[in-house]
Amino acid sequence: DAAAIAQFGTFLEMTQPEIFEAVQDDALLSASFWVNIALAGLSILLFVYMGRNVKDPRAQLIFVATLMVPLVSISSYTGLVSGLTISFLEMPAGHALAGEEVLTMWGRYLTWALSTPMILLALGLLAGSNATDLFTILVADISMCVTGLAAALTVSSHGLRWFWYFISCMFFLVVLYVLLVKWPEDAKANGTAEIFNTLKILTVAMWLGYPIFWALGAEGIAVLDVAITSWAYSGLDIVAKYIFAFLLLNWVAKNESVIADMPSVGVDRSGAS
Ligand code: RET
Repeated sequence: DAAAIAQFGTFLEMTQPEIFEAVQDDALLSASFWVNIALAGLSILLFVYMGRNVKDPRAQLIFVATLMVPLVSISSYTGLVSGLTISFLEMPAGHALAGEEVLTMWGRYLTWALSTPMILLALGLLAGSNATDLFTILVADISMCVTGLAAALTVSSHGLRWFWYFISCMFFLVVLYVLLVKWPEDAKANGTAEIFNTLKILTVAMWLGYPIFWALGAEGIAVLDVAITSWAYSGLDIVAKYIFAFLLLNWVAKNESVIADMPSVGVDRSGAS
């Protein structure tokens, strides 16, 4: 009924066309989206071409998982640029921008829950992970993204925003543990140590930037404005996704036989008593 619609309208504060207009008016902000839409599109075409002759099923799976990264990315940035996945949220007391309506790009955190597991799946297959470590890292990673989303969307309490952030960081530690401690051993045993270590360093270095920019940006202590924070994420994305994916797929296409000789993903009981 009309009353309910009116109430819903006030709840949403700004309509999608108004948010779209606000984004278009900020040239720096909208460029941070369009650049990634263009790069994701080019990456999709390039990766399909690079994978055209790959025959081994495990190498194909690495290709499909990696191809999902720019596919999710183009969808994510289309959501942002259209205003669909952006909201203006009033920050709670205690926040640096308390009482102000802050542009929140919550679509980013949501779509990370879809793109980052694909990056990790590809890395785990490259290292020769067992099923336990693979499941652990994927669950921790998705939990990290969803609790990061919760941190950004919580407007009832400043303390609880940071509590969500802390929970997300704990999940991130699990991701880092598997990446830095478990998988390097597997990669060494399976003959993929060199490329794995390059990609591991690139991934860890880029991924550390995300929580740092979250904390410095409008969502956190607000020393960086929204457009700068958006460019920081967009820049990290370019290296963590497209450059990462190119290096990985280029290696896999040239070394398919190494991948074909790796053990299949399973539960390793050799260390059990
Ligand atoms: C948040 C905030 C809460 C604390 C932590 C975070 C980590 C985010 C990361 C994101 C990586 C994203 C990538 C996207 C590419 O598609 C959610 C910012 C720890 C590590 C690589």
